[in-house]
Amino acid sequence: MIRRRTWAAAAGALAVGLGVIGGELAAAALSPSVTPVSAVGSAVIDVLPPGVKDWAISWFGAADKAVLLVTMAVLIAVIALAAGVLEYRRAFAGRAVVIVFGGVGTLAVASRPQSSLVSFVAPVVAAVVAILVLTALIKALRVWVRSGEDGSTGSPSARRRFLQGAGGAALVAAATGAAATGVRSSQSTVAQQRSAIRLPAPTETTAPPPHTGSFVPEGAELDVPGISDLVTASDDFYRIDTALVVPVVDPATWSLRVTGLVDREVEITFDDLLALPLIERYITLACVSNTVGGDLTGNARWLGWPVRELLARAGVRPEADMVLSRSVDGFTAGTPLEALTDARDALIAVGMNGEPLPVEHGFPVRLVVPGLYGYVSATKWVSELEVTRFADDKAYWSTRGWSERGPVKTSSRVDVPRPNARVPAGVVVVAGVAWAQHRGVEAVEVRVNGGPWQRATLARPISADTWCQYSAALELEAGSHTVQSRAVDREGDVQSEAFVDPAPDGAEGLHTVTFTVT
Ligand SMILES: Nc1nc2c(c(=O)[nH]1)N[C@H]1C(S)=C(S)[C@@H](COP(=O)(O)O)O[C@H]1N2
Ligand SMILES: [Mo]
Repeated sequence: MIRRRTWAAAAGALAVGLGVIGGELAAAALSPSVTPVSAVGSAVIDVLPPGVKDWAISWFGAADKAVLLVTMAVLIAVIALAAGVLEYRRAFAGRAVVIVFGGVGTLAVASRPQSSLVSFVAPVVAAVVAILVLTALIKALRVWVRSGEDGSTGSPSARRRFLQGAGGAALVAAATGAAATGVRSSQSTVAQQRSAIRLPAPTETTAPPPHTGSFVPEGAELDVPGISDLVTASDDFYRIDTALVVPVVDPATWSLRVTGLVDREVEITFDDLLALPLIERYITLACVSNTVGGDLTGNARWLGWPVRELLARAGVRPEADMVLSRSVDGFTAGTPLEALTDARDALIAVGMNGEPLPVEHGFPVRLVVPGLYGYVSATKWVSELEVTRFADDKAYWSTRGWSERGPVKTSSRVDVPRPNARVPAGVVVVAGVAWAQHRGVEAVEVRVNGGPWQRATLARPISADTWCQYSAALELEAGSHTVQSRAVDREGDVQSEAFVDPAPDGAEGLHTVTFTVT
């Protein structure tokens, strides 16, 4: 007699196992910071009620993540065994389970702030692999079982077919599983190197003194629920780069070279950098692709050495007007020389919000330049500064139709009320953030239903290089309302009203939010 239920369950386990491994490998290659398994794990952590989290931590301590992963592995195994049995009983039943499973993985990936379009390849790969293997194995099993309907052990050739298929799948699973573990450990090496780094204290900072326990300068943050945090947590910070695989850079071998139109080429190592007097500044980054009202902006506390100091060591030739910064991944940005040499604090940054740069944000070293969009300035995993001329060299995005120069445009966003919100009648608080990096925000105005512009209250700006919170309390009647905001910078320029697409040098227009007063 053939133990068909056992073999069907084994087929399910092999199929789902291979699918999971395939998905993790695809993610390791395409979007290492979001894999289906890690995304499901993180999503579970997110949705767990705080009480359960506290309980898990008190019971398992630092092993809580491991416990979560083991629990997930057991659950996945049970579902996989069931999928095999179901598929054997009824064609497609097991595959349906796999599809639902893939859907859960996809949703989890979508819930991750770091996910990008390529992150979705992994759950699809996982589901496709699992479905193909499941279908093939169950088909072979059926042939074998049919050949043994007389109560025998079936036809030897059909038996061999199935067992060879299953054995092959097990071998592939073992081999790729080992490969996947290898990939994981190469990433965790960077994580270890990163956590071993002790950043020096800044010699100069605009952050509040440590004894205050706060990282927000006094008066800079308004007490309005739902408004953007003045200082963006690194985990929530938008991420934009062309790297399909996050560059893995060993700080021990990293160096930054200054080349091109200089008196002498210079090179500094990571240890050199940490031994220099580092300064700390809040700087708001913005992506040129940010649409009106979009979220591709963030404000962080950066620790670094002024770029101008390094350029001074190399001695910039008078004919130069641009610095082409190059990343280990081949990305380049073309920054006007003056933005790197004038009084503004363009930084060779090693720290973000008090920690070494997160790997996705350029570990171990990146550039941060106040006042310019990221694509012309904020090179992550930076390895070379080539001093050159706009007439002679073009950067990554400038060869793809984006403007050569990218000063950030004066802009603002409405955070509250949220679009389509229903708010109680009476005093309605409209609030958000405004930015005009390096010029500074002078004022923010809001208007309702296209009416007159009214001054909003502005929090104390941290500096001209950071965004600034605003709020306005408006008396509104019941019904549908539309609110808009506009920023005025300290050069007197007013945020423009006419809509302009992000390409080629940044979006323009007023963020418009419609909500209902009840
Ligand atoms: N190496 C590298 N650096 C890069 C990019 C990139 O694609 N590759 N993108 C730039 C762009 S377009 C922006 S807006 C900022 C985003 O920085 P963040 O991901 O830390 O927010 O990084 C810049 N630095
Ligand atoms: Mo960007």
